[in-house]
Amino acid sequence: PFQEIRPPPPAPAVPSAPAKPKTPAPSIPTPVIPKPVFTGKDRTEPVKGFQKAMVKTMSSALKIPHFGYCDEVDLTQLVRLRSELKGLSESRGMKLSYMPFFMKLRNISFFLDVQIIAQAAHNIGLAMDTTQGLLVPNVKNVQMLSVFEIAVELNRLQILGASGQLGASDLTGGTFTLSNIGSIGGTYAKPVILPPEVAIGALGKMQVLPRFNSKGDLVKAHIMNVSWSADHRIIDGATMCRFSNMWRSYLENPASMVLDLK
Ligand code: CAO
Repeated sequence: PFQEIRPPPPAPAVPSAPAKPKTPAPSIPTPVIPKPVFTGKDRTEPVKGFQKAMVKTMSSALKIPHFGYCDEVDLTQLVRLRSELKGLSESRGMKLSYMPFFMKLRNISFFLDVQIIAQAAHNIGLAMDTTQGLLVPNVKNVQMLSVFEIAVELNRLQILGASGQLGASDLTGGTFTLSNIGSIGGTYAKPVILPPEVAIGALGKMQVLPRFNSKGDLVKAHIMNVSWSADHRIIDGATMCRFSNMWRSYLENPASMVLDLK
């Protein structure tokens, strides 16, 4: 009942073609690349001027036990407020960036917080990327200035910084420094305290990011990170955290500062 299945017979052998004589591969000329001759020489330059001062202050900063603390600040309302005030400020001939708000609120936060620095004058230093390198001029007596007056001072310092004309009076006497590295880029930093000051804050780049609001809805928020460094011999973590919370809460609800601004 079954048919036997047999494999097909093998195909008849085909006589293989005679092997072709091998043709030599065409010779490709090797390119002659002249060996580069590097004539550059290392240069040794004396460290002087502002750079020398930076070496000195930053070396003495090494002796400070730095305590680092970072947080996120939602600047959405401040962005709105600043865009409302920007035109008004420009009509008075003055550029209004976020820095005057950051500086003023640092000042009122300190006034309301535990007084950790017994200095009467709040001369807020501002790390500035100038033609002469990093300089830290300060705005004197921020406690007596309005946000607009701080903007005026800041513009004056920026013009001097850009033309390499910042003088000793603007560069000395600071009591606290803010470094807006975010105007160039980056989110977090590890700022180094400028002795004899005891704290510094670095501001990261403000970015539009998704966040949940108090109702649980997904919203677009203008987020900036702040990185504080404090001298832990003088300022403990809880004090720094309370100060940062207060500073952040003013920035997140800028209308509230109207009650406390002097
Ligand atoms: N995130 C996003 N945008 C920012 C920003 C931030 N953190 N900071 C500033 N900007 C925006 C400003 O709003 C402004 O935008 P508009 O043109 O729309 O107004 C623009 O960037 C330019 O601002 P600016 O630099 O002219 O002004 P500023 O007051 O914000 O900053 C200064 C002044 C002196 C802090 C800054 O020019 C600078 O030098 N930054 C570098 C600081 C630095 O080097 N730190 C490191 C120290 S440790 O080595």
